[in-house]
Amino acid sequence: MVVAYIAIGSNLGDPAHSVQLAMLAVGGILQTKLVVASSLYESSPVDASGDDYVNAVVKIETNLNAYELLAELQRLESQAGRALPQDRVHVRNAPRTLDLDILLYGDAQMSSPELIVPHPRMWQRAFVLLPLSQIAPELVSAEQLAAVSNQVISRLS
Ligand code: PH2
Ligand code: MG
Ligand code: MG
Repeated sequence: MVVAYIAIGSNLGDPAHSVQLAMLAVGGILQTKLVVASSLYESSPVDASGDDYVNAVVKIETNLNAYELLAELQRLESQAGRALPQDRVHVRNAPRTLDLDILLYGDAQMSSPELIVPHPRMWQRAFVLLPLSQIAPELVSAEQLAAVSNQVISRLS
């Protein structure tokens, strides 16, 4: 079993509902168990346009390898009405019904066109670091939190 952390985000439709459904759906992935879920957090889009995002982070344990896990996450994104990566019209950070990003996969470091782990921008984003530090305080230092403390974000639940 590998411990992994998944960031969940949505800013189309009913984002809070989509994020809550996605938490359950991630726990339902084959050979994967949901360990703990953060609260929901709301923030303005960062480097993007559209409505406010709702974000959360979940900790899972999985027997899938990182690429199998990525494929399952993309299947859930597509079930939530999002086009598959190969079919997307290329607007960077376009609004999305559901975004599921692998933040950390064990202590793996990997980089390919499909997947970079750890997530390359996670340490710059309050919408990732706040929920992550809520469920895994040992993974986020006070300095890392301070570095994103200028970003406005509110906890919903
Ligand atoms: N995701 C992005 C780009 N910008 N901003 C917020 N607040 N939350 C997100 O999840 C988010 C974003 C690209 O995935
Ligand atoms: Mg993302
Ligand atoms: Mg993504």
